[in-house]
Amino acid sequence: MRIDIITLFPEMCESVMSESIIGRARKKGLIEIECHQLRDYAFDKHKRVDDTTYGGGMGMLMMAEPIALCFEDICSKLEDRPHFIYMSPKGKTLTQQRLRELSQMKQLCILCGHYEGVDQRLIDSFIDEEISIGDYVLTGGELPALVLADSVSRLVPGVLSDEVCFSEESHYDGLLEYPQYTKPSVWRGMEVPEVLLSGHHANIEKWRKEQALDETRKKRPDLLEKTKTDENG
Ligand code: 58G
Repeated sequence: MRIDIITLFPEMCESVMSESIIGRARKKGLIEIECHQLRDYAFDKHKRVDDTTYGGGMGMLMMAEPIALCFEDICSKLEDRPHFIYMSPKGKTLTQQRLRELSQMKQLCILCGHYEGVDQRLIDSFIDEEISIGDYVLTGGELPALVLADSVSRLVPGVLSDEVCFSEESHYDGLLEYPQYTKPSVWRGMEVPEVLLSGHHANIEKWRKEQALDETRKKRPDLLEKTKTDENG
């Protein structure tokens, strides 16, 4: 998978995407991530990429042309046009299901907005999909873009270890994770549930499924409703 990020802060995006699991996956060539400085596509001498809004009101908007030029430059170096995503509180909320679909795509391009957003004509003519990471507003689209790039990258085959990968496809899909424990078996007087030390795999499996259901019932009953609907088609 290849991800291009259009941003006013390429160093910020580059540094986040160079650490840990994503950094390793890039070094291995499993994913390609490139961050582009939008300001390089400004055409006036002050390198401006924003201007005032028509109709009045406070605040500035990102102009359409620098974004169009940047996207077209990215496209000119690729065989196929990437799926062009704008991170926006107006978008559809990102879900693990949508991430699974996006992870099948060869190329994504993510636009990070600033100020009060982007000229609507750029959105109408270039953007394939607006995505939100939740119902709140941030000063820039970089953090949402990084959330998307991270969460979609970990679904690319080989990025996660086989062990972690397995939990992705476990039959507890759609439920919250069961409680987990590591060493020591007694910590500050608190013991690990006995069944986990028993070595009885069938009992452990049964306990985990029950715990996952309990946890979901208690903390996110809305997820159980969704799972039911999904199972019923
Ligand atoms: C209102 C305010 C509309 C994504 C700001 C558009 C981006 C939250 C999310 C904007 C974002 C999210 C300018 C700054 C988009 C632009 C950007 N905030 N919930 N802020 O995914």
